[in-house]
Amino acid sequence: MKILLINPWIYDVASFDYWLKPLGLLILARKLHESGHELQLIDCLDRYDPDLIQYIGKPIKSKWNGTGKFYSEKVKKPPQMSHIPRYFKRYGLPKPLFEQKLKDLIESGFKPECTFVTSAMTYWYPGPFEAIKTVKRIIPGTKMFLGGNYANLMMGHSKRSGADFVCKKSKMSEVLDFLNSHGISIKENFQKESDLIPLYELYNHPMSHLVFLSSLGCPYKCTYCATPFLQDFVQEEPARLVEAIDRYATMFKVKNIAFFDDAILINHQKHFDQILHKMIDSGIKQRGIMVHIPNGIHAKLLKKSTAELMMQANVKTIKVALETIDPKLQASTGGKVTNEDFYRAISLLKEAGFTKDEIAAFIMINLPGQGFKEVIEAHDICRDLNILPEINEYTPIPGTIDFQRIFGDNQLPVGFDPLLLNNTILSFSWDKGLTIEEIELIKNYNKKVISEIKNGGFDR
Ligand code: B12
Ligand code: SF4
Repeated sequence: MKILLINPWIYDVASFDYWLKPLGLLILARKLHESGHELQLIDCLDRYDPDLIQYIGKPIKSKWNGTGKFYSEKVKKPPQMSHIPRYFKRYGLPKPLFEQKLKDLIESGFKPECTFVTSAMTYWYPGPFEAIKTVKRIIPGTKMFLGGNYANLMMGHSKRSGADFVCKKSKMSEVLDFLNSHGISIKENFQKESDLIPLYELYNHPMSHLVFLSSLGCPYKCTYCATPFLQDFVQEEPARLVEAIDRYATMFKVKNIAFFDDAILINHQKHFDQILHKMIDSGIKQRGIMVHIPNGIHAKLLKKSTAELMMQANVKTIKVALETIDPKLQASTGGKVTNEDFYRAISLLKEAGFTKDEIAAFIMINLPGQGFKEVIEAHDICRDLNILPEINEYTPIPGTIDFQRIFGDNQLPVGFDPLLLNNTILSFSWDKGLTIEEIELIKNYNKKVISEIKNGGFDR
């Protein structure tokens, strides 16, 4: 069967390509490929798409670490956001180019019987909606499937997408069962959960970075997080993963590899340490390849040996998940970290040779029950430790305990559009957390501390 896969645009007030790749869709693509289906991919967020480069008429720039700006266009703000003093933009391929790609596919003889659209953040739903509408217009008759995080977390709302079928399952075995029951045959009896290697062959040009998951899910259960119920905890086999990293890094000439795991350090002796050993043996550093771990690591689980291996494997980005320094809030949200765990992890990383340019601490702001002063103090701790504080604004995620605490239900109140859950603009619509002014003060303080550390800090 011919299946078209689409990673849609991001509609947001701000967005940046922090090593994004549609991993779920690409992992699923491998199963479809192995089941004999013929696939094509349109990735609206592929900054290195040769047609895009030709369209904008200048070479694509990336930072030293492979991240970079998306092409973007201002679009009309939806009425639900009229009270928000920010521009609304569509990030990714220009609309006419997307339409042209669909027409080119048909002309080349690839008329998809089914089209799969993925979705990431709940509040990015206009991207999949627009993609579905456009495909239906240009390729009438193709069966539209919607899946991914938004569809899984907002099952009710995603019925409005225009898709013919919405996949509400996120675990691979259940997704495959869903596809089978909708007439898309899936080869039986092949490893269902733990094959996490994306089908990168769907791209056909050099890129700045590649992303991998060495594991899915997380055994912790934080009250603000959806990961534990979205995925069971599984780990990829280290040798298979490193073989794939090696092969794809060569194929796409990339100098940056990112791991998007939620819980990369679980069972580290048999898992991440082995991956690092194998990457070191494959000469990753000598080949000039840098490794980034942009999802926060568990401070509690970091060992001296892993920190040293990360150094040898040319890891250049490590985020340590601190979130809050209030011991009560740390405990009541799931107990994944204590201040002692955090201090210990930072000193292990520094002893292994990591510098202030490589280590950052994730600090949440606006967690339910979190105060203004506490966030400022967390910044002061980072300044004392000489590591960069990176703020993550809280977003309530449907299905989590904190979402229910906030809204008293697992549904959004009538009139509260999912667009307003966007962490960057939430405080314009949710008045029970920090005020807009407090958040502004924190952001300014964050910039000040970062600038002090970057300009005056010293490594100790
Ligand atoms: C990697 C990741 C990121 C990356 C990149 C995200 C991206 N767009 O690719 C980075 C680090 C940038 C990121 C950032 C953030 N993230 Co994040 N992230 C993840 C994470 C850990 C993994 C996503 C993933 O690859 N999953 C694995 C794949 C296999 O799952 P999947 O995509 O759902 O695919 C499966 C199925 O859905 C299906 N499928 C997929 N597509 C399709 C399509 C069809 C048609 C079908 C049939 C099936 C199908 O196939 C797969 C089978 O297993 C998830 C947690 C999670 N476990 O999902 C959080 C998660 C998505 N992130 C979350 C959050 C909160 C954030 C942040 C807001 C954090 C913060 N406070 O700052 C930021 C902000 C992002 C932004 N505004 O830019 C939340 C969701 C938020 C929301 N409201 O939607 C999640 C769920 C984690 C959580 N904390 O609960 N994130
Ligand atoms: S440790 Fe991280 S990934 Fe695991 S449940 Fe907590 S926030 Fe989510």
